[in-house]
Amino acid sequence: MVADTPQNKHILVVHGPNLNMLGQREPDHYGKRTLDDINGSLGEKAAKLGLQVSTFQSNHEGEIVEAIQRAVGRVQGLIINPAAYTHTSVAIRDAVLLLDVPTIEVHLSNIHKREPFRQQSFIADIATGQVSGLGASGYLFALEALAQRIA
Ligand code: CA2
Repeated sequence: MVADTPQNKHILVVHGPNLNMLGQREPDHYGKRTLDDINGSLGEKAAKLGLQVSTFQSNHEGEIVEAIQRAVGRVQGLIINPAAYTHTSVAIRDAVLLLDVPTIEVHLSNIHKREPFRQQSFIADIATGQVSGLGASGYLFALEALAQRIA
């Protein structure tokens, strides 16, 4: 029998549009860390938790949908910051539904303290949980939460 250890567990992390520009502009909202930096921290944390992590960023809605589709049956958890698509994309919502794994929605800024249009999320009501406003640490908290949930 194969033991169901965390080493068998794979987490996909998806970053939406413009997050490739992190660290270059708008530090008051999104902090000073680059996306490579955040992905590096996720890799280190995953190794400590005994998880595998893959990261993906795209500025294109369809590419994000396809990345989530490719993960079907291959990952046991999803961390997603859909960025602006949070507030607009039924397509990404539907892809997350079909992936059907524990999902944490992450936002660097607190979307609930910002403009009304940012307070609407197409992911929140289908996610396991949401981390919003804790900066880059939010991704690490999300990874810990998934590790506990899928252990
Ligand atoms: O707070 C978040 O993480 C957001 O998902 C970020 C999105 C925004 O549309 C959401 O409402 C909240 C925007 C990401 C833009 O990223 C930038 C990075 C560097 C410079 C400028 C924008």
